[in-house]
Amino acid sequence: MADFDGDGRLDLLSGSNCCDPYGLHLFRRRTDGSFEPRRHLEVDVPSGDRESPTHQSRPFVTDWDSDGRPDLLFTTTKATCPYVGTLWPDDDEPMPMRRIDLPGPPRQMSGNLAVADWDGDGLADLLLSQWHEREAGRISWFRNVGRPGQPLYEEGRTLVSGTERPPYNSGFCVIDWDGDRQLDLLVARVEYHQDPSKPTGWDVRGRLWLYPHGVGDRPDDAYSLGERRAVEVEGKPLIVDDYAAFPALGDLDGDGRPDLLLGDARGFLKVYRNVGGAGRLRLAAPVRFGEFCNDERIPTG
Ligand SMILES: [Ca+2]
Ligand SMILES: [Ca+2]
Ligand SMILES: [Ca+2]
Ligand SMILES: [Ca+2]
Repeated sequence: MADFDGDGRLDLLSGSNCCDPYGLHLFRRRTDGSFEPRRHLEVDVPSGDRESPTHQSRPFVTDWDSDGRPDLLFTTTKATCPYVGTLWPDDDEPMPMRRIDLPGPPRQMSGNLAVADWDGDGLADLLLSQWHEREAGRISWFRNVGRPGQPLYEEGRTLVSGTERPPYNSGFCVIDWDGDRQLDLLVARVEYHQDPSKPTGWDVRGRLWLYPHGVGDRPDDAYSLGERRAVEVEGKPLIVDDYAAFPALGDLDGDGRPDLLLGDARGFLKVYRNVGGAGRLRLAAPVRFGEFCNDERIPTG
């Protein structure tokens, strides 16, 4: 969720499913809080970077160049770097994107990306989920050591390890979940359990874990994480059938408290309203994004 057009209202921008790697889906927020029907947008990455369309897009909106206007960060599930675009064309032309070169060996993305000031030094850092050799879904922190509007990144440092086998980290987002003024990680995982009663022989479930930011004054505490704990809904661990993808937070119902959005494998979003007190998230049973929008589904190709 982000104020895509700078009108002061939080819009919803979604990545694509297979096989539309350079497409995005925008739901603009109306003045009454509901969402306009889905609009398809495209980006234009440098021609040498174009890949066959067998993967998915992963966007993130942030003011990259610190000029007060929202910019687009973008990657795909096949790319080895993020891209940035700072100027949306007025018409329906694709948005031109340029590479963000990162130090260290190139690694393929396996999840999504986020921009957040992880160490609280005033410069927005980059967090990525990548392949590391055979390990999928490693979440790393790339510290920004540049200047405002001119980010420069150090090599990534591991926050959450990936896995060679299931369960896999499927997506993450950054938020101060527990209200202690340190950013925390919310990580979606997909678990596979053998179950002969299922058509595929497997019971697939998504879960959501909170990795709280470590607390302390040592330099290493900037990227230490406390013990993970299950995110709960109405007092029970959040477990979804099938796939839990790409958690995101934003105030959907306009009550000033961030709500949780969670995607699924069929292109639908679930909304878990936050009914907790100030600085304390408490999630209610999910409703479909369709309650806020008449055209809720992201095509699955
Ligand atoms: Ca900007
Ligand atoms: Ca920082
Ligand atoms: Ca926190
Ligand atoms: Ca809310």
